[in-house]
Amino acid sequence: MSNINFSNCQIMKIIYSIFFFFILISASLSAENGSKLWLRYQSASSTKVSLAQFSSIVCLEDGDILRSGANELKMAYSEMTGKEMPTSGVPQSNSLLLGTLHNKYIRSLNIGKELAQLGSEGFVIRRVKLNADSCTVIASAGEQGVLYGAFYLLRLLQTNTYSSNINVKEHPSYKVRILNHWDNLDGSVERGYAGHSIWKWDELPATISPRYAEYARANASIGINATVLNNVNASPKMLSTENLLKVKAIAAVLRPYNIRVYLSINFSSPKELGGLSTSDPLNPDVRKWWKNKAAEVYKLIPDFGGFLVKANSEGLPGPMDYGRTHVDGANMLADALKPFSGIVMWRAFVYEPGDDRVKLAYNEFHKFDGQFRDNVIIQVKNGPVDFQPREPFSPLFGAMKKTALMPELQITQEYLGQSNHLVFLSSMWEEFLDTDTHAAGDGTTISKLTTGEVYPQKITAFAGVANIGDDANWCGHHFAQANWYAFGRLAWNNQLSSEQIADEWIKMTFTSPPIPLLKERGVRDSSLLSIKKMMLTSHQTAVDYMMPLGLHHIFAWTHHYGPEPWCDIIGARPDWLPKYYHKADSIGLGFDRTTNGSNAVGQYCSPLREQFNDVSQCPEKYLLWFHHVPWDYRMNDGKTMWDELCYTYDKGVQSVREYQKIWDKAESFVDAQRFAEVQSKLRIQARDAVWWKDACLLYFQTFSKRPIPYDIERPVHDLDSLKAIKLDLKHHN
Ligand code: GCV
Repeated sequence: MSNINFSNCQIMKIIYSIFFFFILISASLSAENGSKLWLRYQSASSTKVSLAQFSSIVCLEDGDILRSGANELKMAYSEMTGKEMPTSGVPQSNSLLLGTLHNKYIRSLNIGKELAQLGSEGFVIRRVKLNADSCTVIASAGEQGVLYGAFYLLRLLQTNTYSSNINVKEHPSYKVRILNHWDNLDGSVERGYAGHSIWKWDELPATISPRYAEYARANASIGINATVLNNVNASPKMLSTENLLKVKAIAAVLRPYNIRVYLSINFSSPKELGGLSTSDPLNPDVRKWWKNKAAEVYKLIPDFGGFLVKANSEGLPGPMDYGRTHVDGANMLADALKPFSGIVMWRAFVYEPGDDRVKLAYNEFHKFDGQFRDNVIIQVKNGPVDFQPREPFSPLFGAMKKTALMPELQITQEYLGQSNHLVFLSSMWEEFLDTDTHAAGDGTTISKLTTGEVYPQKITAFAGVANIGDDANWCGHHFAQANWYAFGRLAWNNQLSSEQIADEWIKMTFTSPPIPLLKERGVRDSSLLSIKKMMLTSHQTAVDYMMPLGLHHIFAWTHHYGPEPWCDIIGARPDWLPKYYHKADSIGLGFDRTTNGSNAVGQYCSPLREQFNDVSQCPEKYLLWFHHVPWDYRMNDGKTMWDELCYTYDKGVQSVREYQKIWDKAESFVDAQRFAEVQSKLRIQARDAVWWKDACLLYFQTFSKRPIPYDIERPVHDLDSLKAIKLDLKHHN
């Protein structure tokens, strides 16, 4: 027992101090719904440097887009300092200058050539001497670059990586960095797991939701400059004058953030909406209808981007309905858009039954190489099937040398646990971009091909199917925000590492309380590092517990959420059923796509086709994609294929359990609401991982007739009870 005596007054002081300490702690850990995304500046006040170091902000010229950048800086300044940012008309010592080559101060810096090379969206941020004063400048050839430079500077401050002798030079990898919303006019979102559509068609154009501007800010902050507002399964009504007026209203909110609006169109619009008797692309009335429609659109929205088209795919109409080709369809639309500098993004997601499904898009498209207009770009999903947990790249990349091609990635996690599983997709996209296609010799990576470095492309673009809805946290899962963030960052710079992207996102998103404060409280850096590690391994983990070793499309028929490798639906298209893909039998597992099988390997360039064709050289992550492999085939580590399958599923389950521990340990530095919400999603993910493991292993065991190795966790389900699961789709779809 201590013998120190306190007076009443001292005791009161201690009580007050404890009370205020708890108030402070609880304020910094106050409930947070995630709606601010990564745009949090409040904490920067306690980082090494903040915007307060600048004596004033000087906008050297006027312009809506430049003003958005300046406003963001001013808002951040207020959040960081609690004061208004001083503004000035002329540069002073230590000002932050924003301007383009139109301004004499920027011209006097002699960086005109450099800025011209970086283009109107590129920028420099630099410490410069103007007369006798030292200032920091965000300069660009166009006001768009100033906007991106402002966000870049803020990111440096948010992540504590700003240095006072800053010298940054940036320009985007792709011209069009575009989100594809699969949002319908009735407010539903196809494959959307974050609530309803953010576009409130019923209230537009009279009511403008404040979310539109928030959406624009968030996209601009990561360099996204385009958006397709509606589903590729498009309603012809989208192009009605009434709806175009609503699109015009959205475009007006997005424009100051340098975001152009695009629309998905239904190929039958001339017939369905225009009342014509046909939508044949070679029919003069149809061509005229599209020209007039394009003129109407551009009259309302002069900077309209163009059309995205899903044609002759999954039951949608297209040129083939009239005996025409993809070229006829795409070029007709391109001609209508050409006078207004609009573009057509024509999707290659087609699979008319016939051959092995993975070969169909290549079969249909590569023969048209060189025949599309120069304002057409072919939008190709990363893999040859459909956004599976892991696919080899689509062989169309590298095969079409005289046609502009753009990747389509899926940010919404249709096949990766939807908004319940923590899966950081950046690693998968990085793997895809870094893949060497060998199309023009070694080093012909997809990133080089799609930026036009190998075969020049007039248009370059990078598309991602959005995971955004009207949920408070935008994406359904707090960590799904990281996928939106990563998509934008990779579209801006396709050489960024996932590690850097994760690092930025964590620091910008979980800044409450700020990192330095955490350190004072003794929260070790290791928590942040563990979260980063969790993110970086999470894609492989999901592959491990869902579809390891090249397995694919063994999902439940309707919802694409859980496993149903046994699924059989009488009368269904065979290539919509899991058995088509896994081909399990008493001999082994996997699809033979070698020269002895469907010869899909033949669509890849040498030496990939030989590697994929040879079971001993094929990367094990694609083994069952390309080969029907005997159950007792020896893997590189000496295990049989069956044992490897079992251990890999188990590894996936164990990894999710590790994630739960990592997250629980991070409780002290994450606000209560986001902590609890992620914790509860990880519990679902852990249960789902076991569901996947048990379903797949117990089902495949009926063919392999081998024991599940005894040192791994035993199944906790019966196969029959798993087969009986029918999800309530309202929750999942
Ligand atoms: C928009 C998959 C999805 C569909 C989607 C389609 C596409 O098949 O399940 O919901 O339709 O891809 O990309 O067109």
